[in-house]
Amino acid sequence: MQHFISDLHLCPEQAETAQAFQAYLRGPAADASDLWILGDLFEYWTGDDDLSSPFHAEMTAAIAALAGTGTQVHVLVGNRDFLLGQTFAGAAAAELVAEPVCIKLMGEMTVLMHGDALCTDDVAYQQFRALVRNPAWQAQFLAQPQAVRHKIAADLRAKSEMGKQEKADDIMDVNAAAVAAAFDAHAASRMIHGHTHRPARHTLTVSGLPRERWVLADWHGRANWLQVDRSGWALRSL
Ligand code: LP5
Ligand code: MN
Repeated sequence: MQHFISDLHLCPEQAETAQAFQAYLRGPAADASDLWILGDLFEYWTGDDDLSSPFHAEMTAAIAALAGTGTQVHVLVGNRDFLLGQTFAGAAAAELVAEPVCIKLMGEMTVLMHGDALCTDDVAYQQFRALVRNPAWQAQFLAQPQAVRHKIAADLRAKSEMGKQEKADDIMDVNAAAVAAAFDAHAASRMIHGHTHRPARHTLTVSGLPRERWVLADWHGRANWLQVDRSGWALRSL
């Protein structure tokens, strides 16, 4: 069985979500051969020295404990935690993989992504994304003291929350042409992503072929995952 989760937005201020994550790791996730974390595991991550925070270290160790029992953990980054690096991956005993990832899932070619790259109508966000995903920009950012990085991240979070109130709802959803292009680029019949917090199973036709797009739920105090095995695909919660 394979599990897919995203958008936990773990932070010390959301204790219920952190508890839900630990219960999920000790419970349902242990039945999975693979756990795929599709981005925004953390509320924000300003560099792997964020492991110096007891909260972040504890969450990371909880992932490593699951991996220790035999579940393979794969992490894709999101728009909040794109600075997760190899030090984190080592501490979590997880594999850090760059999106898009293509896997064969129950015989179906399936493309995995966080989902933000599909939101091409959000032009301001895509410009911001291009900037902060630039390796030179990241190196410069990571060279700042941790306290400065935390301040910048907190400012950006506030700006983002304010900005979203002014953005139309459909601008913050995926763009149909971007979705179609991603299906075709990878010859995939299935897609799994998060980011939009609009959990659903969408059926559609792209280039004359039937496709399915599964959107994961965010957490907010409760564990939500997609599980896939021979008995089928199902969105579950705890
Ligand atoms: O995250 P969420 O759900 O609120 O909204 C996202 C998009 N916002 C973001 C920004 C993050 O929330 C900010 C936190 C990142 C922490 C990373 C820390 C380490 C790196 C610091 C990097 C500087 O991703 C939001 C989308 C929304 O999803 C829906 O898809 O609309 O997009 C924005 O808010 C982007 C704005 O529209 C444009 C922001 C311009 C700011 C320009 C500052 C340039 C950077 C300078 C940094 C020193
Ligand atoms: Mn996101």
